[in-house]
Amino acid sequence: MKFSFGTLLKEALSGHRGWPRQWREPEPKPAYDVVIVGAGGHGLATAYYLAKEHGIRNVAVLEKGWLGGGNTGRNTTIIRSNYLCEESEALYEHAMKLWEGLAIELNYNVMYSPRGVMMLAHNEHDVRIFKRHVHANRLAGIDNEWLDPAEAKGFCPILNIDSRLRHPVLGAALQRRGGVARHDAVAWGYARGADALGVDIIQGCEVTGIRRAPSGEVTGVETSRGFIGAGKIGVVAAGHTSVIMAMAGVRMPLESFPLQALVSEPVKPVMPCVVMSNTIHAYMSQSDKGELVIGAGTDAYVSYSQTGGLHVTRHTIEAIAELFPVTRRLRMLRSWGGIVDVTPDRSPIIGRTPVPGLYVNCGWGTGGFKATPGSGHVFAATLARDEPHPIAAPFTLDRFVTGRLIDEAAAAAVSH
Ligand code: FAD
Ligand code: PYC
Repeated sequence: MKFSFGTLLKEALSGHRGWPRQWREPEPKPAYDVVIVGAGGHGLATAYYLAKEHGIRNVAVLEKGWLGGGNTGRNTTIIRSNYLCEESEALYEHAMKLWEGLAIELNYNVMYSPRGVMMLAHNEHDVRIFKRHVHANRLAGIDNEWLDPAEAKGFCPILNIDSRLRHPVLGAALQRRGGVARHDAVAWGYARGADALGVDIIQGCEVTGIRRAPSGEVTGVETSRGFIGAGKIGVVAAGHTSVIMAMAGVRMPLESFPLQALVSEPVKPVMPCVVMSNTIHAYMSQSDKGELVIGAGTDAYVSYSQTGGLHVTRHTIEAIAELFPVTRRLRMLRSWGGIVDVTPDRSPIIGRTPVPGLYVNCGWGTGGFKATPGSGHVFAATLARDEPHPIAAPFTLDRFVTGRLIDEAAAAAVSH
């Protein structure tokens, strides 16, 4: 301990009468009650529900790039709740119910279109798995039905059900309430709603560190624009969660992979629904602009590059051309990639962490867009009450210690 004239003066001014002790600045009051890291749909929805449902409005959402420029603006917008386990059924169905009223809730047209999601079975294994999902969903009161190949073609007339195909269609599971929405509108709608309730959304602000008090709890974040004090921090930064959590000394059970998609030139309406082939890693829908929106699988190796291997999209296009022969002469307009973070059981992680005041929402892998409203809703409740929302309770980080995993490898839809 060093005593200087300054130290003694500070002690005197602070009213301390005894032997001088080390001067300690009191912790400043945090600038924000809650700081959310990541302005994707999940982060923005969290901020919106914190303000709207819990009256916590002193909130900042920090985004290293631009609002919705991560996976929220890069995904193929498939929405469905046909997951296998009860925990996931509850979570994704919660989101589905919120989707149904979201445009009215936000007074913003998110273009939610429940046009039906059909998942193709190409082999006996697929048939058994999908039938199991159909039964599990119906027991939980969630719509899902089994179609034979002719019924599948009836639902999507451009589907090729020729039995001589490399990957013949043996049947399909159809969730009629499933569909698509406009991804960037979801980000903008939540951003506008949160902003109107007093939330600050700060773009071009990269979080580079997490500051903790000597007693361990978080005090704020270091950013490319300086330190920002926070009472609580919610990390919602898909693909980059491990990097940010490491700043607080927390190691996450996550791997990050590039996932790709592409769109064709626009054409007149030909595709009335969403069709997915999990086995071939190809799926397709048609946007309101007329482009065919096509999704591929993940790369086989981990990477933070927002692009992916050409061989992955080539494989997907071959499969699409076979399943939907009308696409064979179409030109592709553009392709892109996003970074998804994947857990060992393909289910998300939502909740507290070992660091007091630090919360995390991640691990949605290739399928988090559909969860956006539900994820934000339950995460906001968890942050506000400091205990898991009942629907989020099974998805805590400690399941990787207890072994209570929620295995959704088959329902996750895209290869990992
Ligand atoms: P993001 O939208 O990625 O938001 C996280 C934000 O955090 C980003 O904007 C990022 O810039 C920011 N960030 C990262 N690090 C920092 C930092 N250090 N400081 C500040 N900000 C930071 N899901 C479906 O349900 N259906 C689909 O059809 C579907 N298709 C997909 C297709 C593709 C090609 C991809 C890539 C994903 C797809 N997904 C799909 C998955 C879905 O997009 C994601 O799970 C979901 O969008 C995640 O939302 P988010 O808000 O958590 O993440
Ligand atoms: O989860 O439905 C999904 C999905 C489709 C494409 C990528 N993810």
